[in-house]
Amino acid sequence: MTVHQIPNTIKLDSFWMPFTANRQFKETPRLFASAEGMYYTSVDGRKVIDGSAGLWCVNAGHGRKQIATAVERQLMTLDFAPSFQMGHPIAFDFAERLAALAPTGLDRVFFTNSGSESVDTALKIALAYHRATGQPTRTRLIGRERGYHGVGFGGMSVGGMVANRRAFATHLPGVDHIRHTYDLARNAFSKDLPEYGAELADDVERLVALHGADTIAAVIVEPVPGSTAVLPPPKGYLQRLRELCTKHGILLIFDEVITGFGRLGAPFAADYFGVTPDMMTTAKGITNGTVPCGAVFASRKIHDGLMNGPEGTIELFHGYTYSAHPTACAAGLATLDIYKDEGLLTRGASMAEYWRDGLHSLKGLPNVVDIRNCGLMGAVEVAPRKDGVGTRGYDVMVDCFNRGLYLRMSGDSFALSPPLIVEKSHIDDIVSILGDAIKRVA
Ligand code: PXG
Ligand code: PLP
Repeated sequence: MTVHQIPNTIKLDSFWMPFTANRQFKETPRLFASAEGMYYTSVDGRKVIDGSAGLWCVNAGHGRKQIATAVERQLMTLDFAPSFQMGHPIAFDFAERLAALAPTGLDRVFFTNSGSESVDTALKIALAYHRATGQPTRTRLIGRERGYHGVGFGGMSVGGMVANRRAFATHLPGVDHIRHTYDLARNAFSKDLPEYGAELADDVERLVALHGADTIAAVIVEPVPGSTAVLPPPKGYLQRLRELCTKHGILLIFDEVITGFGRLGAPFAADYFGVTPDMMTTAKGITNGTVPCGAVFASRKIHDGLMNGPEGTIELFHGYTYSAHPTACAAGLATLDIYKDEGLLTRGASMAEYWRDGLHSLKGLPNVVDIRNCGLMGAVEVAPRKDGVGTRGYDVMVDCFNRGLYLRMSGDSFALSPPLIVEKSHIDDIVSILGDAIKRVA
């Protein structure tokens, strides 16, 4: 096995790493030094193909000069400007460009700095909207089991990844969850959307019966859950969820932090599935992962519902110091230019079949219990070892890294989401390195 040459000048103690087994990592660190196009270069000089677009965010590939130039220019022109009671033109330009790209009707844009902030913002907008429009009893927030909505108290509470919740014991009150759609017994090795499970959306009815629709503000789901290792929705599921939310006056929020900006081969999952939510939360690909940025897209109904009160009233008591940060807006505009010029927001559609067939070619390898795909998202799941969940997954992940593939693991699943510039030869490499690792580690 390759031994990594970590320069011994790097001290690893002070950086408390996020979502990382810190002690394990610091024993055998994995460090990237640079990146270009589809590849990272590790500190010991090996090329490592980026199977996960960083953390699902580098949709146009690494090292895009156009973005760097725009950011540099912006920093030298207007490095920071407040967006509280003041403004700067590029923020309005960026919002207009995003609105033009959004699914019909979702053309009011609130800026944040991350997916977690987008989620908490959308949940707060939902609460404020109902209060402002005469339904103040609608305070309950509904998430879904296995969902990931970031790490703020709101997002953690509506989230449904057990480990992320249990460690902190206390959550927002008045939150409930509908059932997840993960069902290997019926749906293992489904290609694209699974056949079975649309009826799971009816779980909204269970919560309506339990709590009363007039207590429920919003339902938030990822159209395709990502962090829980890519769970494409059963056919018809999202349509049904939309119908039920509409029927009960509940706002539907799609958390598109991963699925937004071309991941499925359409600009947003809302476009891909033909289902329009009331709000969409985004981040990550909005700036190609270069400068932290997020945005909540809200319908006119929600936005206009809040534009009331006497002249001079602040309509929403919410915002971040860095909402619409000039460098984020500059990075975002340059990113949207690249997406447009290179057709990246729809390119995934032309690669999706090759991607699907590549991943599903791993069926039959030792311990592989499921393979899932949707657009340019995909996952391969192996059975856990007897000694516990995640150890086989970890060993496969490390083996991949040592042989030139970076991917994300979630328990014993490997989640893949390559930059949208991916070519067939890259897909071949990703599939073959992962397949070899599974064989070796099994
Ligand atoms: N919602 C969704 C659907 C996400 O996927 C967030 C909110 C939070 O975004 P921020 O920017 O606050 O991290 C996310 C983030 C992984 C992985 O590999 C997934 C995320 C982040 C880091 C790693 O599963 N998703
Ligand atoms: N904490 C303190 C003491 C602050 O003054 C502020 C912002 O002014 C915040 C937190 C919030 O920071 P941000 O706006 O970057 O989210």
